[in-house]
Amino acid sequence: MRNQEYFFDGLIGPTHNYAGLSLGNIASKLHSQEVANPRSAALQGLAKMKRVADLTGRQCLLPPLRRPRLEFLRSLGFRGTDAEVIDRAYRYRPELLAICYSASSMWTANAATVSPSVDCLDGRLHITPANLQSTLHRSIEATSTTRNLRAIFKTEELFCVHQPLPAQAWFADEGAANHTRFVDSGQGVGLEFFVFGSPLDSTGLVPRNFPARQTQMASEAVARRHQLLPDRICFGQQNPRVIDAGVFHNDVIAVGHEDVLLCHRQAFLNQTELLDQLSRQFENTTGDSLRIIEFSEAELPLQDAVSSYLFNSQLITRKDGGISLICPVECKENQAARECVEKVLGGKNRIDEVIFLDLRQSMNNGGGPACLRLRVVLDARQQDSMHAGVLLTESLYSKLKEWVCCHYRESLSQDDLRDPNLVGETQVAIEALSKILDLPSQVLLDQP
Ligand code: SUG
Repeated sequence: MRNQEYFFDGLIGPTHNYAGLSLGNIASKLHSQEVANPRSAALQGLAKMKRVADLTGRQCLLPPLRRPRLEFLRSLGFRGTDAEVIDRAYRYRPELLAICYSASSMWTANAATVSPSVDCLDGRLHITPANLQSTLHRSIEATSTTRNLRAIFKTEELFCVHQPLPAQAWFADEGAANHTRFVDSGQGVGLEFFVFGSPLDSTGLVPRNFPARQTQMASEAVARRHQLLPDRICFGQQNPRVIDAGVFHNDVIAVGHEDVLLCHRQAFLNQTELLDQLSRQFENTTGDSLRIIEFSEAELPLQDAVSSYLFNSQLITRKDGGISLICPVECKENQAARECVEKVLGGKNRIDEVIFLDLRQSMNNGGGPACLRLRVVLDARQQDSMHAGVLLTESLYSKLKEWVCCHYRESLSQDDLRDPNLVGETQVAIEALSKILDLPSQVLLDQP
């Protein structure tokens, strides 16, 4: 069996809410303080997983992280029983309460950067969990994510799950949202493309209004750790202008799959030179040509690219060999984005189908189809040895739907976070999930 790409979606957790925590993420700001519907969020996410499972047979999931993290509030000086800690945080610093309740681990494109074993010198699959140190609510994901990944990819002879990079500004790392692997359809050796927003050169161009969440230093360290060959890696810088327009991760403005790169013409700094270099390296690595589909400002204004999330669509190779483009339904509603989709379908490439999905609950926090999945290319032995309980089968899908309907609320406002009952509710849900996924409850509950 050859190498195959698996999709690990984040199962959306029971405390999904809109707290407006992400500076530079326009949807998060726009929907801040709205009432969320965790149940429909999770069902929307599961429906996407089911669709991809039916088309590929390679859909898996990562469990939600335990929330609330009351130990985070305690470490900041809030004392008393759980109910007292929650009440005090709610009254004095509600933003800290929202942070410890955030369900942001759903966006698994930020969970880690993954290099398949065929690319790595020691022949193991390398995973670097992202430190996510640019935002406080996401920085508390890294340790638990590392633990979950180690529980799923256990065999050390086949997998190397590193520690996250040092949680320090130099090494700000947001995982696969800024990393794309190009490969021929035979899934041989790949070319890994790392994109950063903050360059090493202190005189280099940087965004003015919003933070650049990925540093060059971090991207280089990940490539070194993963033991990638220098001629099979390419580094590029995000255009600082697009970060200021709301492109907080590169996957909001570009998506790559196999030999295709779909991107906006403003996505990168010195785009023409960079894409020439990428094409040359791709040809040297695979012997094939890279197909670049670029949309100009006239075809798709930056603002529409950000609001429709066209470039956050997911590209998947189906069992029959064709490629489907999975777009958020917002791309159907936006005329410019819809016309771009039609051009992609009419172009000379293997993309022959578009699927529009309603992922609004996640989209309203800035998370589209591509944000919700982490790609992991596995060889035959790795497929057999990873934890089988996370592979989405027909039966797992039904169990998870039932689990969501039993444990999730249909509405969650910022005020609801002060309800102490929510702590017990989410704990019971996670305990039940550990049985469904056959993963130890200490891992899912993050206990010693
Ligand atoms: O990090 N939103 C996430 C969205 C992540 C999208 N991922 C990718 N592009 N790969 C973020 O900004 C909002 C949470 C809130 O406001 O409640 C949030 O964290």
